[in-house]
Amino acid sequence: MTLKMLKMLLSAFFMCIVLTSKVTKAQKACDPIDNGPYLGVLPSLLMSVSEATEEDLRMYPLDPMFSSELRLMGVIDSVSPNGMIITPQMDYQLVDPSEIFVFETDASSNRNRIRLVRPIDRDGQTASFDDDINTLKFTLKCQPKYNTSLERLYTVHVQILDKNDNSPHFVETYEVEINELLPVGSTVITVSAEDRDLNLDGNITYSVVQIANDLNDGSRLFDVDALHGNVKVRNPLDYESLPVNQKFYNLRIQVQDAGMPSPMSSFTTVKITVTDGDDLGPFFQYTGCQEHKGACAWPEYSAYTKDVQKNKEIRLMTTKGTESTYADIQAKDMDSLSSEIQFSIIATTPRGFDLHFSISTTIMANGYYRATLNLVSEIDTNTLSNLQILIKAEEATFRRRHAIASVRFMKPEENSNTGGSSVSGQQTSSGNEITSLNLGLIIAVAVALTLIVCLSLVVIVIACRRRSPPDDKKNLMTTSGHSNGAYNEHTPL
Ligand SMILES: [Ca+2]
Ligand SMILES: [Ca+2]
Ligand SMILES: [Ca+2]
Ligand SMILES: [Ca+2]
Repeated sequence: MTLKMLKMLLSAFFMCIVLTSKVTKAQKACDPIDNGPYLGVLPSLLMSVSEATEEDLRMYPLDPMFSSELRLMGVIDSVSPNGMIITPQMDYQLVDPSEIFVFETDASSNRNRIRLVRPIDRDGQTASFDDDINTLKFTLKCQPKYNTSLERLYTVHVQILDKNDNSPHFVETYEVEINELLPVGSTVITVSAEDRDLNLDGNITYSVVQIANDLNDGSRLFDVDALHGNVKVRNPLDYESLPVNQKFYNLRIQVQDAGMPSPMSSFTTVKITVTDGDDLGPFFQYTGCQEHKGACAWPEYSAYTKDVQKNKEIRLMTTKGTESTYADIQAKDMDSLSSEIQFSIIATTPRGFDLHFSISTTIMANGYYRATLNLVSEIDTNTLSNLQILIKAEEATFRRRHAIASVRFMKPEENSNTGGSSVSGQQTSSGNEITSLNLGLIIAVAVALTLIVCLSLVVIVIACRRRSPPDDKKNLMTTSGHSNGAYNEHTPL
């Protein structure tokens, strides 16, 4: 035998030993396929299954997400030489693992697995992590069938994977009252929702959703912080623009998790009641004024000079078109706050006649404030008829918002000459006086003219008669047959 042959025989011998040992080891039941980490005193087997409801397990009992490979050699419950007995120990759980899982060998792949057969809610009953079931841990005893006195112990860690099976939900209902003057950016309220799922399945964000066909939809005016649920003022609020008896906004907020591929969501509607703030001043109000946003745009009053008497309230009028009406100066806070109003004279045109007048303020039953304007120092009629007074209505608040109206004076004929307006209502008698006066004058003038015409006609007739020709006289004599001696004496023949 040569050296070369000897080497070949030795190599074959060692290969045979190695192969034999490997085959023997691989075929040994209860051996781990790969050495798991030692997480304790025992070797560990790490597995994972998804949480499942009863319906899940009924509908999809063999879904791979509800089972996990048990990486042990051998065939479970087989009587073959590789047969083994698997016995989970009830040492870490209150429930028996063998009631939750079945331990079986898949016939087609010949691999061992554990399969979930009882529902598991990983999320617990509350949003707290305390009652979550993230892992099931137990000791697994494995005994080869060929020798049950040999047993291998493993610590099994079955991780329960989360499934997005919970919608986020708001923990309460929300209602808040704010003032319309609350600045943009202010936090109105904070909403909060919970989701019992894990990680992205429980990662929630908030957003505002528009409410179709709702006049009180607040989506344009408010915003919500996506992460923290802080509801903030987005645009300036306006109490006055809300309908009467509906001074509130409905803000619909959605909360949504980040579960894939189908996130889950829910909604809440926050009722935000808006109260009035002092953002508007007083306004003058009278029938027929030109209104702008509920207030008289250019409030203007007038008075006849004849209605102005010392220490007596001046009767004022307002005019619409050609119609004038006696009216009081009245003003009110445009807010619903009913702030107190004070009237004052701020100027006259021409200047310097302020002190000729006094003005006082009284509150009326309807909540308006009324101004009483008096002449306290005489002014001649011509000066008065060119005078204009500016009157201020001012809120008695620290903001001192105000509105201004003017009062001008005119002579009665000025009124009729400049547009033919007339005073109606209470002052109709005065208007009738003017009309009667004019009528009387017209009649008098007409009678006078008639008399003049008549007299003129008489004079003309007389004059014509005196200038009648002689032939006519002869004819008259012949016809009548009378003789006129005097005439004959002077008539040449
Ligand atoms: Ca969820
Ligand atoms: Ca879940
Ligand atoms: Ca207001
Ligand atoms: Ca006000």
